[in-house]
Amino acid sequence: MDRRTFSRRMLAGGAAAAATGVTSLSLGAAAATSAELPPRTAPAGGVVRHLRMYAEKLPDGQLGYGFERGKASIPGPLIEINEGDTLHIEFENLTDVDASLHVHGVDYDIASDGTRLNRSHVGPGGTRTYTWRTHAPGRRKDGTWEPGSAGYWHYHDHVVGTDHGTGGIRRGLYGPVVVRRQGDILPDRTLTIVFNDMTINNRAGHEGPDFEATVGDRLEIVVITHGEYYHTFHIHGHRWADNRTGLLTGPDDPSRVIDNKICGPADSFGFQFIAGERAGAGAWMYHCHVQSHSDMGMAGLLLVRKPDGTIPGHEPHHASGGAEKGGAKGEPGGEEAAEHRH
Ligand SMILES: [Cu+2]
Repeated sequence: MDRRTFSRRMLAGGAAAAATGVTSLSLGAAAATSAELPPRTAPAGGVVRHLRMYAEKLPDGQLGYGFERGKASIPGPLIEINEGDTLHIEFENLTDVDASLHVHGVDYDIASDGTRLNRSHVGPGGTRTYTWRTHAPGRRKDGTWEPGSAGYWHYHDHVVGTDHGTGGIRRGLYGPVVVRRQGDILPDRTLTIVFNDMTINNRAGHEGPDFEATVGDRLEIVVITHGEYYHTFHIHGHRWADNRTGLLTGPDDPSRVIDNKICGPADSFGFQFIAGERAGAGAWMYHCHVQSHSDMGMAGLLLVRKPDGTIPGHEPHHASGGAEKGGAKGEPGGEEAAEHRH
């Protein structure tokens, strides 16, 4: 955030908080709703960053990625890159089987493929540096247009169980990657929802995950699919543009506006929206809209609160039980795991 944006935000936020008297209830920087403030935008890329990444066994036998030892989650942590950035990821395999880190969408050479085929996997206790690069769009020498790296992508294991990582993905080794273009609007928070076989984020059916927001929050949802089935992602009360960001760029943007999108194995997409816009507060359901899948529990809630913290019509202890007690049974990857605050 540059200085001008910073002071505009602070001034606007402070004034709104004073006017409505909600200072004590403000969550983070969201004293005024984000929809009322000039959005923050992604900076130019070109930065070289170093990350540590671990794969490890979780207490219940599932597997997860994490940025720190002992902090693995399902899904793995959000990796956010600006077009032009280079990322060197020192990956340590703390599991007792071969594992890897394989990414979709960004630029990498064969040594960073993360497959057994070219020996770019990592044995138990071993370490390997994977390098991901990204680029802005531009014209090729032949005059054609080359797309940039910006988009909603994902990473996963490609080695555990079979040479395609079928066992690793099934047990939780996957996570989101967001590549932004200079000037892209930044959300307040990013939520990750992975339809993996008949689970969401490897949780049992009818156990969420649920997410919380306040009316006016600028949210981003990354949807990833893994496993054997196709799914359709639907969220109640909200809609988005079916393009790279989910946002319309102006009155003539031809993108179709949708509230339901099909996704097959290894597909990913994402979008931004304003929580409660034209819909208000409430326990808004999201789910796979393949009917037998939703009946089997592929559903969760976006709990959109009023500024005073209440959710009209919501009975907190409804049957899904996921919201207020994430991780209650020691299961990894509660809402926290799937949520990234900006
Ligand atoms: Cu489904």
